Amino acid sequence: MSAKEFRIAAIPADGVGREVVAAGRAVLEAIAADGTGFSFAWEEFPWGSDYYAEHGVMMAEDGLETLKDFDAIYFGAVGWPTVPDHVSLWGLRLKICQGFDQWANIRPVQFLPGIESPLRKADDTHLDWVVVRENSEGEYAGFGGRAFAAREDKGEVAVQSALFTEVGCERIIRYAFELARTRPRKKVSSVTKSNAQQYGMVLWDQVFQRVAAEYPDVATESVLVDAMSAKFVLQPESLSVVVASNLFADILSDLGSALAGSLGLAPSANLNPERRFPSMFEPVHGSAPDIAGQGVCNPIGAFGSAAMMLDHLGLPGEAEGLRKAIEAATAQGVRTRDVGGGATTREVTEAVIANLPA
Ligand code: GGG
Repeated sequence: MSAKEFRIAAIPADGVGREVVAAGRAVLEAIAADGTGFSFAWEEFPWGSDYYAEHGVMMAEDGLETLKDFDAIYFGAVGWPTVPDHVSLWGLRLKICQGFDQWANIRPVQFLPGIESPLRKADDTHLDWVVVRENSEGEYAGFGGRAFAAREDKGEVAVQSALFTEVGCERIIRYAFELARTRPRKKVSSVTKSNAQQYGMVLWDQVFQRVAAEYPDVATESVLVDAMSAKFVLQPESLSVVVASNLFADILSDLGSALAGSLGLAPSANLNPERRFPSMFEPVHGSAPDIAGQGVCNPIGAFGSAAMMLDHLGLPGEAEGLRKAIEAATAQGVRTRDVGGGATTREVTEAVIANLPA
């Protein structure tokens, strides 16, 4: 029987994105080595801020067309001081997420052995959260504009609108409930600011209540985003699946991973659950220009993202093996400096590979 070959598009993009994608590829190649019955066929794309300097665009004009037949996309990080952040983000990451209707951004918060978290007590409460981010609309709909730049009497004005559709709210909320059903703690916390945002976020709350009625086996709560920020810190054991709009979930997942020890630990999947288009797997962190190129960035978020990609490709055993290898490496004290260690990116990569199941 011939081995199954998965076509993976690698887009390292900017800064430490290049280092963590290289590290993730090394780990994935080790997993696919010899007799596993599958292999990866990689194609790497040089898109990002350097590409912008040369071509005036963050990715090739026909980039989506090129990517659409891959089995998955493995992404690094976007953003560099030479390109305005809104240009680089909209020109690459958001172009792919929105172009491929990757409407579910799944961001597990990993509390790993050997990594200090301000939330874990001596008796070691087990924390395990997943932030489910609406990834196609909301505050990232891209609606708005600027005017009056040339008027003498008034300053320039800017309008930025959020868009909440019933379909968009329902599909992400339903995703969160289905996910909660697969977890030991069956609970979904929905986060809005519907006391102040009285149109879109009230619609979200109403859809949440309607969908929740179909899942009587799942506990629920609706919490305002300010109160939820406090809850992350003060009642961490009360949380399991947290579902929120594009902007709020982005902020809360950063808070969550910082509370787990470092943003460098956080994995994510941008899913097109219907599988009409490829899904994209990337660490939550950005390009970290302050440490880029030094070989010291934390590759664990990228490894966790690789595990999510393995799950998506129908390789759950390999995904679990990789997660266990990550846990074994951190438990052995192999840690980069953002989590209190002195290991290099390469040393963490080698430790994870060494701990993969035989
Ligand atoms: N790997 C994630 C990444 O590159 N993030 C860059 C960023 O600025 N993201 C903001 C956002 O997606 O909301």
